[in-house]
This record gives sequence, C-alpha cells and structure tokens, in this order.
Amino acid sequence: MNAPESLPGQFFSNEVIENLDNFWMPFTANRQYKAKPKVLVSAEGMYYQSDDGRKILDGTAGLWCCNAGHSRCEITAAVTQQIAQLDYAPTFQLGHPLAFQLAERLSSLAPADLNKVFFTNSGSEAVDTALKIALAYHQANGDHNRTRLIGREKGYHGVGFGGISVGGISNNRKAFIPQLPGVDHLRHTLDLERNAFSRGLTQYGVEFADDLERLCQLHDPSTIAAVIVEPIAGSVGVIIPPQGYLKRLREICDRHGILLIFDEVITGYGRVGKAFASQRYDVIPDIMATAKGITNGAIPMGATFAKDFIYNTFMQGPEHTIEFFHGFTFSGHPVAAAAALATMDVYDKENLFEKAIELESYWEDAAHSLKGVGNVIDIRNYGLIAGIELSSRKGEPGTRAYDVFNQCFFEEDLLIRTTGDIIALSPPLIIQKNQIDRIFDILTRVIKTIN
Ligand code: PXG
Repeated sequence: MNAPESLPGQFFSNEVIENLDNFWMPFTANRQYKAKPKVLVSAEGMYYQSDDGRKILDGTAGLWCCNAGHSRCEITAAVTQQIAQLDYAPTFQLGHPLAFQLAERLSSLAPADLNKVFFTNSGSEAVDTALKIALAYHQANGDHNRTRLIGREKGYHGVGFGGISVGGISNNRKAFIPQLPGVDHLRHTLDLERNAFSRGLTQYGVEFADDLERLCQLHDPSTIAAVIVEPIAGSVGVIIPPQGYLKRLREICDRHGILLIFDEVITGYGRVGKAFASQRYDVIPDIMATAKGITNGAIPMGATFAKDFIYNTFMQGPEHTIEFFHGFTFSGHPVAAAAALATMDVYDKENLFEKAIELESYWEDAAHSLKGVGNVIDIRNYGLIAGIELSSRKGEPGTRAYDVFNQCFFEEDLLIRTTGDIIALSPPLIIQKNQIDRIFDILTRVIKTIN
C-alpha cells in the first residue's frame, strides 16, 4: 500500500467549543459524544481538519453529499455573490431567475421526461413531496381509491412522518406513533446466506420483487398509489439490489397502474457513475427524490422530479387555482440555487459523474481485500459505495463497528460511517487511487485490532 500522500496545507484556524450542553445533536448518542467530542473545524478537497489540527481523510463525503470534495471555491464564489445580490426571494406566486435555470439544468440531467422539478430543503422533504405528488396525482386523475403507499423493510426515506411511515427501520419508527395509515412494506433484499461477498449487483434475489404482487393481491392493486424504494439502500448499511430486481418492480408497477418512486437522495449526482442510479440501471421511475449532492453539501437543498404526465394531470381546472397545495418558504432559495448551479458546473467540468465507473473495479478490489480479515462477514459494493459488515458482539450490537469508527477517527485520521455493525463508505468522487488504498489499508489494520 502507498504511504499517505502529503496533506493539503492551508486550513482556517478553529474556534474552541466551550459549551456542549445546548445543542441537542441529531442521530447521536449525545452523552457519549459530549464525553469525548469529535470536532471538525475546516475542510478542503478530500480532507477535514479536526480541532486538534489533524487532517482527516473523508471516506464518507460528509454524509454522502460532498461529491466534488470540500470547500470548492467555485461554489463558495457563487454563494457569496448570490447572497449579496438577492439574499432571499419567495417562490410562492413570485420567482427569481436561478430557480428556473436550475430546474431546467436538472431536468436536462434527469432521464426520460422527469422534467418537472419541485424544490425542497432536504431529502426528507423531497421524499414527503414525492409521496404527496403521488397521492394528489391519483386524486387529480379521479382515481380516488389509490391511497396506499408501499415502502420496503430497511428502507430509509428521511425523518418526516411520510418518510418514516414508508421507511422500514424500526428504531426510526417505533417511538413515533401513529404514522400514516394505509402503508405496507415489501421484504428487504439483504440475503447474506446467498449473496455474501458479492461484487456489484447481487446474483440472487430478483424474486424479492414479486413481493409487490403479494401486496397487490393482499390489498387490491387498485388501492395502491405508489411504491417507494432506494435503488441502493445506503443509510441502513448499503444494500445492493439483485440483478433484475428494479426492472421487475417497474414491470409490476406498470401492470397495476402504480407509480414508482425512486429515492435517489444518496445515489443521485454521480455516486454510482451516472447522474442518477436510474440511468445506470436503465429503470426509470415516475417520481424521483434527490438532495445531498445537489449542492455538494454546501447549502441545504432537495429536489423532487416528476414526469411530464404527472405534472400535466395537475394542470387542469381554472388557471387561477393553485394546482398543488404544497411548498416551503425556502423552495428554490436563491442562495441554494446558486450553489446547485455552481455544483453542476463543477460536476460537468470535471466529468465527476463518470468517476465512479472509472474507479469502480479498483474500489471493488480494494474493498474485497478485506475478505478474511477479523470479523468481516460481508462486503458489498457498487459505484463508489462500499458496505463492510462485521459480526456483532454478543448482546452488544453496533459496538464493534463503533470502536472501529473511533479508532479510525482518533488514531488513523480517517472518517468512516457506521450503522449497527456495518461500515459504510462513500468518498468524494475526486478520490485518488492512493487514497483508496489508504482507506482500506487503515481499515484492515483497525479491524484486525478490534475484537
Ligand atoms: N432518503 C435517503 C435515501 C437518505 O439517505 C434521506 C432520504 C433524508 O435526507 P435528509 O436531507 O432529510 O437527511 C436520506 C438521508 C447515513 C446517513 O449515515 C444517511 C442519511 C442521513 C444521515 C445519515 O447513512 N441520508
């Protein structure tokens, strides 16, 4: 393996945190964190800098969002200029140029006729927007019985009530009752017995898609409005679809008049070697939720795409009536739109959407070099994503991977992400081969030492 390359020089100075008490941290064990905080103070390219001055290699693109690497000056410049020119403008019954320009730019990236773009501020809002578009579409179409939503076990669709209802992660659901009625879930597709250590798409499991037929029979397909899935499940610990699975879901939806929604919040904007995973898989949804990489993580934003026929169905009735009673104060925020347009320029100029395919086999070989190490029970990969599953300690699920995370952060200057006992990796798309080597070199060493 290569030695760590020289690290970038100029970072900004940091501020000391004097009081940790008042920030109620999201998806964090607050007391554990506050006893030994990990603090990031600046970032550039492939690296964060911690408050104790260490340069930390980013194996996760922040949280799957900084696809072009950190603190890109083109994005900073666009944001700075925009905030000085037009800090905020409503998009309810008003408009500003950048929101329209961005919608046009995004629709040209999206497959088929996913041409209509509804702006949100997060992935959760993009998902709830997608669900609402699906429900309202059927109502506008006079199909008043189509009110059911189908998600999938282990699915993550953000934290809104719509998203957790169709989501399938028990911890994200169980304290928040009631949720949306009329929701059911497909079986998940993780199958270690048949598919452990698969490279790329898994070989077995296309028949998991037939579970949708089971739900159609159970509920009557004419009551089902939409099915929502992540093309690749990220948050739950990287679940790669079986070959042919998404295509079969599409066929079953078509057979029964059900809308198919892809949640591309992590797979969108180049993570798997095309702008969107639907293009890599050649399976086109009717509605698509995106966020994260849309602004390279620099400014919060999400975007939900709908096919023309859906939008057109709403555009009936008197022209002075609002067609879709939905929207956010910050839908299409000018500063976020400026960030997104600059981000698309960077992706374009550097051909970043192709990078994940270029690097895929190198990344795959490096990830699978961990086979046989310590407690590794599965390795999964696709595009620039990898999931490394460790066996759990008896009665203490999640602690082994958490120890790996801590050791990587504090002793090896590497940022990884863990969920349960699964390590999820999703580096910025600008990663170099020697940095890939370094990630898996460190992980091999650390996993070997953690019992
Ligand atoms: N859908 C998917 C598929 C996601 O991965 C969301 C929706 C929600 O997006 P917002 O912007 O509302 O957070 C996500 C978010 C992780 C991790 O560790 C993943 C997410 C968020 C936080 C952590 O994998 N994904």
